[in-house]
Amino acid sequence: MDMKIALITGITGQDGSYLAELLLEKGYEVHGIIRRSSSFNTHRIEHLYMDKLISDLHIKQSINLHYGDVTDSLSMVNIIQAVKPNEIYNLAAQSHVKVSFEIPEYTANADALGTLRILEAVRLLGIEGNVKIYQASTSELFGKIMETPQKETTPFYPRSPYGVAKMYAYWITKNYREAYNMFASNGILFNHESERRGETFVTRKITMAVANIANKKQEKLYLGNIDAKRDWGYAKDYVECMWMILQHKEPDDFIIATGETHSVREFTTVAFKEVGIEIEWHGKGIDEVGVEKSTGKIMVEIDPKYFRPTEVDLLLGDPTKAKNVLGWNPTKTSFEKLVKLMVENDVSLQK
Ligand code: NDP
Ligand code: GDR
Repeated sequence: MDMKIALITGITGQDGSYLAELLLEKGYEVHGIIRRSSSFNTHRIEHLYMDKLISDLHIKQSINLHYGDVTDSLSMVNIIQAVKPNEIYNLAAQSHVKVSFEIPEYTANADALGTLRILEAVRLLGIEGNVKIYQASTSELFGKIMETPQKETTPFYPRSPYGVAKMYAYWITKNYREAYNMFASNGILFNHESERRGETFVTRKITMAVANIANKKQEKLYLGNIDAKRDWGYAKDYVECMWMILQHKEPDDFIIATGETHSVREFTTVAFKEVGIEIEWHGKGIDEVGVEKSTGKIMVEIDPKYFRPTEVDLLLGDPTKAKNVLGWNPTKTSFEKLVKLMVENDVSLQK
């Protein structure tokens, strides 16, 4: 059988890097789109194009990188035409919810219209019969609580420019599937984290601060809404599901989640415990503090600058469909294990 060809947008991001590894292990020819940047933006994938490291990973070939941008239609058409992929994973996005309030137009351009550009490039090139497309949809579509746990049938109510842009992307993917008979599927992924998580997302911010505090390099951690609850899974488990969604016999939409939810406060407590610091919480609202039990020292304070104009209070996904239809295991990596591996990684980076 011919080698399958995959094209990943957003390959330099957390998910893109794990997905590239997974597809290389499966014997795919992997292509990725990177953006021109004045500083290095390829640190997560360097090991996938350096010959020495590739042999350590036991993969036969390196990734192929192309400069492009999902806000640039011509680059999308040119790359897709040159690569002729069998599978496209559209992971490129301005993915920070809080930042989307500050750059809403750009977020819409990249996250909503970027998806349209890819679907339309495939259609214009007349290759829709040969390509399967994965769209990185998100639990942020649910935003305001309409139902818990959230299922594929739960109504959407996004609460940020990011969520609204991703809602367009979700529907345009579904529309191209129905209108042009394209194999285009949405993975509605709930939060997933890892050692490679961007440093401004709350989990990584916490685990890095905990490592710094344990090494006496930081005094305190400042957080926003610690009451927010998220269904946190492990990114490595989730990229496997992206692949499974495209191997399914027909295009469809799937919730990918663990079925467990935890607050930011809980994540923080567990993370500190990993380095032997027991935290107690005192006070209420913006006056709440996390105090080290043995010394009474304040370790965590609330800084309202991290609050969002509209917040998503509670996310809890129901992964039953992915479990039954795709055979995906939602509880491979537990919450405690996830926190542990992130803290251990940040502590070891300090060394
Ligand atoms: P990251 O923020 O880590 O990575 C985003 C990637 O998109 C980076 O490679 C970035 O490139 C690239 N990118 C951003 N804008 C553009 C653009 N205009 N053109 C081309 N590439 C661009 O995100 P994650 O890996 O965490 O998430 C992957 C996808 O899944 C995103 O679409 C995200 O919205 C979505 N998602 C993520 C979830 C999560 O919990 N992680 C949950 C649900 C959905 P660069 O490195 O140059 O900035
Ligand atoms: P989220 O992730 O918005 O869910 O989007 P993030 O980690 O940024 O926030 C999670 C929750 O934590 C609260 N919070 C803080 N958040 C950040 N970043 N920094 C803080 O200091 C802080 N304090 C409290 C937030 O208010 C929020 O409630 C992620 C992204 O990966 C999206 O791209 C993806 O679609 C969704 O997950 C699913």
